Amino acid sequence: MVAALRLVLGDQLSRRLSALEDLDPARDVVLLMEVEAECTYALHHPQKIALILSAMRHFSRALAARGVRVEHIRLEDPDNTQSFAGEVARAVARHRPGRIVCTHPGEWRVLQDMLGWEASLGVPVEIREDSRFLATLGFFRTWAAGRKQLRMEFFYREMRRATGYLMEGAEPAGGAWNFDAENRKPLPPGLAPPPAPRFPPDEITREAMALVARRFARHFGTLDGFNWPVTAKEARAALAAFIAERLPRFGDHQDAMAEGQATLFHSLLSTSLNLGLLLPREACDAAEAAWRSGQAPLNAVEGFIRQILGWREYVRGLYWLKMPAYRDLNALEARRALPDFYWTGESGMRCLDAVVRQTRDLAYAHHIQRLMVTGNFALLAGIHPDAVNDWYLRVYADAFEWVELPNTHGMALHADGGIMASKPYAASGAYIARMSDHCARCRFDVKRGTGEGACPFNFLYWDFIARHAARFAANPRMAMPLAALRKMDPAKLAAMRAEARAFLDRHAPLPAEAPG
Ligand code: FAD
Ligand code: DLZ
Repeated sequence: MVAALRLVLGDQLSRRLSALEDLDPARDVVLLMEVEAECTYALHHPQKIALILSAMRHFSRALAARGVRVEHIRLEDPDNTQSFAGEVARAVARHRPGRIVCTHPGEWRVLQDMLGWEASLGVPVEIREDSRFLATLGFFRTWAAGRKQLRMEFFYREMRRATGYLMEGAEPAGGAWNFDAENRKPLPPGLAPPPAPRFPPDEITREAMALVARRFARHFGTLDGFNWPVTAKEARAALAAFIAERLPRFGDHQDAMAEGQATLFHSLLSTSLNLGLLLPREACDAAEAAWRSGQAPLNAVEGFIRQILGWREYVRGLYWLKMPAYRDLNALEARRALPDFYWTGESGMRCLDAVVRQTRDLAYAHHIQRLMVTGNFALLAGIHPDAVNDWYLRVYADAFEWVELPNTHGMALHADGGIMASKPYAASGAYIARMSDHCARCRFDVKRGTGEGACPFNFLYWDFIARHAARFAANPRMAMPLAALRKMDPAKLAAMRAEARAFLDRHAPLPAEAPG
């Protein structure tokens, strides 16, 4: 009889996983399950599925090479029941384990599934804390308890104090917690970001890609641009290249967008972190060491560490604190359909089409592309949060609900009514013109708010502010746009709102009213 059946899910590929901590190679079995249900609960980008299958296969192989008894259920196995619950039940019948040991999963729906196994299988199920994160869920809950507002900035300061990152005694290094004021520069002409390192698909990845091409052909996205680390060794190489080549300018141009530059100075480490190939502590340690040795300036290093120690930990804490009610919030009562151009990249808006096409080809877009282009458009247009969440969960290789949902629902759509962000991240075309070079060659005119060729971000922005003016009146951070709205020529506002309505009815219709 097997003592413990230990589960490793596709985004838990770490040797230091809590479920593997007290592994007894002589008496335990480690189970990895490739299952159709996980590939299709959202119709994931083919690169995301290929990445996870390949990384799982590499991980199993490395564990087995160390003498661990690994059972890896492959997608093509004819007996595969194609669900976690079905495969765990089959493994229990095969091995009659004394217990099942799991690590807390990344998605609420999977946790609900796991919580039912003890009763349905008659075997004790232990669900351990996911110790790959820098904050436990208990730490977040304690921090959040009794607070009216859950602002990331204050959580981040707690995390700096708790971990000691970028601290000089009790004070933040450089005398400030945050150097974002230095971090909002567009990309100057002539500055060419270094290319991201290459991770050409090996035989295992090529096999996974062929399988995905056969089985998931209808999913949005292409496989050709696959360039993701699939092992811990490759993830560490990606980190080293980022620290040496891109970190020094990461802060300065973190919010920039540029035609033909998909990755700029970003790290491309989110898939490695989310899959467990790289630990957040490894990334933060390497960045801090680069600052201490003078290889990278503080604004860059602080900005990078804040994304991981602050934002990443914060969204996870918020997700588990607020689910499942969180995903049903729709504070701005957004009801419109997702426009077709989120799939075709043929809106005519150069910025939006660039992000959609890049997403199709790379399963990647950087934060400002996600927030201020596709996210901002969906916010202004009033697209239903379910449709937008589904899109983000499908199209990015790093998307798992614990991180995708707060970012989309809370940060981009303000659907949580301000739990996460004190004001909506709403912007007109002027923001995109300032931070990118898209507008110069766009067929829409970013300087025009109405009439032939007016940039849709402009009339949608003012329609959004006017639509929600009463709601935003109590928010001091919305005072400026509301003051500008009051000063606006009523005829101009009416023209912009009419244009917005016509545009939205064409591209993002409201659902037909249910018969009364
Ligand atoms: P970098 O810019 O190099 O940042 C470094 C690391 O910081 C990232 O690898 C990531 O691990 C972390 N990070 C940065 N910003 C955030 C953030 N807001 N929340 C959590 N972690 C962050 N990130 C995901 O990992 N998965 C998602 O599904 C996801 N969905 C998003 C949806 C929307 C609407 C928005 C606005 C953001 C989303 N993000 C998501 C956050 C962020 O856009 C990505 O983490 C980042 O673009 C990944 O690229 P990178 O590794 O080059 O990041
Ligand atoms: C996303 C994903 C996919 C596409 N396939 C698998 C799989 O075949 N087996 C697996 O263990 N995990 C997969 N995953 C990741 C899971 O969906 C993820 O573990 C849960 O969403 C919890 O975060």
